[in-house]
Amino acid sequence: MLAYRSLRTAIIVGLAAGIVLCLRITQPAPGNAHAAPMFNTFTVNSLLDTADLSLLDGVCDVDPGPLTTCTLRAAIQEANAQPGADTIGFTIVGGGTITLLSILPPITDQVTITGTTAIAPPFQPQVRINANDLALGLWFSSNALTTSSNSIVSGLLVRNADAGTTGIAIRIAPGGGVGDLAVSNVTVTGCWLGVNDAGTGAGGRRT
Ligand SMILES: [Ca+2]
Ligand SMILES: [Ca+2]
Repeated sequence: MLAYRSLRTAIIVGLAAGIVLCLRITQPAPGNAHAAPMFNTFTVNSLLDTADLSLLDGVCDVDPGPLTTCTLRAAIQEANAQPGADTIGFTIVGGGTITLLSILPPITDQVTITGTTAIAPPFQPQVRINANDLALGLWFSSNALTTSSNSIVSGLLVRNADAGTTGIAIRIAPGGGVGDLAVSNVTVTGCWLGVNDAGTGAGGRRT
């Protein structure tokens, strides 16, 4: 039986109505060609939603000038492009909100995304993703060559995923679609999904 071996903490599918479902799914996983060790750390230092300039350089940077400006979108692009498991972190002083301009690219390679949380209760995430009425926030998927199975995401708030009827704050591909092969063993922990910044109510426009 392909039942889940354990249900622990926090996969959260945040519907627009603010429904928050927390669990960790661990299930029999297909082989992952990109297990540890980690190879790259991409550190997001911008709240913009701009694409990476070049996926050939292994550097998360959207700025053509001397500055290095790394957005979440660019970090995902680079983590996908670089072989092996990578880490995405954040150095956004005081936190802030990333408002998506379009759906983020699907995460197709193993990655650990580590958000930041306040040090005092209620330990709310300091980096927030406003899905901006798009259907998805983060999207773990696979392609013919790589998979985001065994990824981890922690310490993020994702809200306002809303495609008109429903939305998914963090989607873990169940498979069955062309180019959207199933992933497994993705851990979502310490994330607030589908709620407002304070965690006091729904984070979408429909409720
Ligand atoms: Ca680059
Ligand atoms: Ca990678």
